[in-house]
Amino acid sequence: MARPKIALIGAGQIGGTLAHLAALKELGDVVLFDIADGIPQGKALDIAESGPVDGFDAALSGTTDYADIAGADVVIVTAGVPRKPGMSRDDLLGINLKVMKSVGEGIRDNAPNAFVICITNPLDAMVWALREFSGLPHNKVCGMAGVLDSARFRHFLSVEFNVSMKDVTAFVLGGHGDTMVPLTRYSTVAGVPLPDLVKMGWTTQEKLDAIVQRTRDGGAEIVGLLKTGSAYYAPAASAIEMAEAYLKDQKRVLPCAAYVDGAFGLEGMYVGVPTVIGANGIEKILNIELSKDEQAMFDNSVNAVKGLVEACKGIDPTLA
Ligand code: A3D
Repeated sequence: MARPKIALIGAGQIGGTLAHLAALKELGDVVLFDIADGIPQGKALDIAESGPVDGFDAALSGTTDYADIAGADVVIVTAGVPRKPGMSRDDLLGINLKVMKSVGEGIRDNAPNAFVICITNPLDAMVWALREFSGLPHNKVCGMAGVLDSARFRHFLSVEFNVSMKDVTAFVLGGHGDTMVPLTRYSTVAGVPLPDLVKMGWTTQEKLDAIVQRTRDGGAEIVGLLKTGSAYYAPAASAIEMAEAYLKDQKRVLPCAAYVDGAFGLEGMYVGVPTVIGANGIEKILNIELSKDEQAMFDNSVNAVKGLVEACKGIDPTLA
């Protein structure tokens, strides 16, 4: 059987890291696409030359021609611009919406059977727009955010509790932005929910609240440190986990920006929810019950995403 084909649209910081991880994990052959001629070709060749050292079998190539992504099984989209210090994700909307139009059409014309993972910000609005421009089925187009947000939450919790992050699970809902909703009662250390750990004296409510806030601000913290762009190692690792779940039909339960129509009382919109990812893409959405407070936070997040989608429609009337 031929190796799967993974197309990466955008060969910047995240795109290059995605290519490296996909090759190291032998998920398939990798095609890096970018409009900046030379960058995708250079990164592909550089990573391919690490193959003999790391011992992976994967072909890597770079291109500026959409025809080269033909027949891709997975497409991961990072094309666009990242944040600089002082910018919010929403400031990227106008410029990245135009990028989603050309990328969506490129996917529609060349890789209509792919499972598409969008990473470009502002995430929930961009994945919606990408789906509209590409016309692919909703279950085959999703956005990466929840895996990263919950990985950040898990990292902070494992440091606070001084336990292996393998034993920390975390649950984050809502849009990828300042309104995201880390759900403490569904987040655990080896199955013990965080509120119980507060009762057990492992941490205090104040410390837990601070960790929740740090999770919400996780992207801005990295932007503030790097100054020239945004996070890329953890975002790439998170999208690779989703791609692997699809390619290997793992039925992983992962939070991601998925099309929700019915669950959580929502009508046809993209927002971060717990999903099952397998060979059929987004196979299921876990319609969990929320407490009054959680519902209020989720509603706030949903409204923020709706506002961004409306802004997209205002910029590009073909989306209205
Ligand atoms: P960067 O290193 O600038 O790479 C973006 C690449 O996109 C560049 O190489 C550009 O040349 C290329 N590009 C621009 N326009 C086009 C186009 N029309 N077609 C193809 N390629 C194009 O950015 P990055 O890799 O650090 O970040 C990429 C995106 O991911 C940004 O929008 C970030 O805000 C976003 N991001 C999202 C998360 C999430 O958790 C959702 C996390 C981190 C970054």
